Amino acid sequence: MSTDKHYQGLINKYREYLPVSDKTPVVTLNEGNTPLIKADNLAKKIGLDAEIYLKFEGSNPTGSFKDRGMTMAVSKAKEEGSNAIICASTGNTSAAAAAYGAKAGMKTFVLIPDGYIALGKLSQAMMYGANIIAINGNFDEALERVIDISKNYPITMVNSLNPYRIEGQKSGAFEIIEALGDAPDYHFIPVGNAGNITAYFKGYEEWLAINKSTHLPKMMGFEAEGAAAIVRGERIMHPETLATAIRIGNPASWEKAERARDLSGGVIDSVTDDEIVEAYKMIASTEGILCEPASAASVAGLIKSNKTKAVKEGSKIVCILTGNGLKDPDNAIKYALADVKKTSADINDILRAMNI
Ligand code: AN7
Repeated sequence: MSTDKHYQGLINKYREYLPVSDKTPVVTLNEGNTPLIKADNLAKKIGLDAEIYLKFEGSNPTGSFKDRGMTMAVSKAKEEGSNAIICASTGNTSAAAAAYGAKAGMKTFVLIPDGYIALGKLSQAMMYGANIIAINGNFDEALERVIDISKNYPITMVNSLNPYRIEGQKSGAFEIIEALGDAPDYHFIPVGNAGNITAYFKGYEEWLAINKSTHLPKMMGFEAEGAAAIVRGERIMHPETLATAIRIGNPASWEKAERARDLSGGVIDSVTDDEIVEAYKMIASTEGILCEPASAASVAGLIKSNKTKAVKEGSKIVCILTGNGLKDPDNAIKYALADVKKTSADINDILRAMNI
């Protein structure tokens, strides 16, 4: 282990809770340790007298929570002697795989649904040097192909069906328990492929079992309405939502997400694109945090739950903001509806434009 004192990523911090040994070559970009931000303005805005915290996963090195799982998946792939990785992705997994693949010196293949990934994510995969294959099909089809290919070729699959991904991602729950001194009462989270809700619940269960917390939070997962397979109880062949990150119609961790819901007394529900956009804008304008549209599904879920009085006043609530809004500048500009005033460089023109 390194003797450096500075933070060196979640494997070094939580190694005793992870399936690693001294022989594991740790591939890290110092992911994790993300801020848990108290959101009093947001609480006031939605009229809920409770402690709301936003965990901003957009501050991870590639701008999403995927880095937590990818440091584990790529380190273990390297330990096992693999020299190539592959994933299907709505964007963030491909960015993380490409970055950790680059760091590890491994060949990286990413399959993406052509035309349905945010610009920033595509630019990341390109810059990190992944082999990008854009298929004429959606995420669910891409994942099926990736499973097939990884079975038949010596290429390690790093989607969240790879159990090391879940192991890394459960560290988010540890950080929340450390920050709050206990688990929160409610944990709101977007649901796409359902890996992250599975991972957080695993983290909460493991730390409850060793008395690092006193209870499990109610797991409150939210799918986009046009991609709400778990809510509807059937695979959606043509999922649609502006939140492309969660445009997923056949979640790989479907049963595990239902288990988290049922054992914690939580819910898996859906939010509409309009509700997602409302939350996306509200988080930015009240709290100064720009997340991506899919991430706002957690807060949209909280707003929806508050309207039906499904959350208790005075409780502690954590909403996971899974990805950075800078990844998706097209949607930011489209929905901000900002009035940009153009003037000459003359100070009088500028003052007139300032309207003061
Ligand atoms: C910002 O990148 O599936 O329920 O391929 O990017 O664990 O799938 C992304 C998912 C939420 C949903 N928020 O998490 C991918 C991918 C953001 C995301 C989710 C994703 P899961």
